[in-house]
Amino acid sequence: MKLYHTPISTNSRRVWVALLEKNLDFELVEIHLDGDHLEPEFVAMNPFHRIPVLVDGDFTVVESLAILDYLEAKYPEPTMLPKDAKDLAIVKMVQLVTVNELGPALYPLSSEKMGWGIPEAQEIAKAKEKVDTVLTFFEGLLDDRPFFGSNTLTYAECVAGTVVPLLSWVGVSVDGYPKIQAWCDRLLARPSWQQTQFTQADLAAFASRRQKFLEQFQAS
Ligand SMILES: N[C@@H](CCC(=O)N[C@@H](CS)C(=O)NCC(=O)O)C(=O)O
Repeated sequence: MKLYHTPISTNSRRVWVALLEKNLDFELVEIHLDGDHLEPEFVAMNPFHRIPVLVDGDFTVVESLAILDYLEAKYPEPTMLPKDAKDLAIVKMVQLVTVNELGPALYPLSSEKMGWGIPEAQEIAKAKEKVDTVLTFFEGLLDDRPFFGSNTLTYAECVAGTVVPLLSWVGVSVDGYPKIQAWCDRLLARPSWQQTQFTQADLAAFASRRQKFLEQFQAS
């Protein structure tokens, strides 16, 4: 299998972590998103020119959540989706709230660090309020088990667990959420999280390449 990805992308990191946690053989292909994603070969794989893309033999999958479901169906061990109806609903809620609520809130919060400009104070305040709502919701979903709806790692961790720890990096603390804090510590200790953690250098290199690409793209 081949995973086309970018190290700093949470969309692709969730798949990378799942491949590692499922102990699958795969090759990483780095896409810089500096124009390489608009090359005909890449667009032929994903007409929306986004990473991640998974190629498994002659089959290509785009959209990170679709890739995760494909991996679970094709490589079911170790399982990463609970069978119990309520537990499955918890995992799915965590996945979708991360993608639909938390992800968009992180965008204005990380904008300055990414060199994309300083958002309006009101936009920042609104994003922080949204993050608080998400964290309160997540804190309520965690019970006495170590993971969301499960005693073993699930896709809730692959998806939310690669985004929530970034909050401290954008100046939002999870101190007021003891279960979330302990859950983050548990994840950050795992080899799959450590192996996929992007560095400050990855971030700087990405931001500068992307900036140059966008300037050229807008000028053309
Ligand atoms: N819904 C998609 C989102 C993927 C996505 O937006 N990827 C970004 C990087 S994090 C990308 O490839 N952007 C390049 C572009 O939009 O041209 C998924 O979950 O896979």
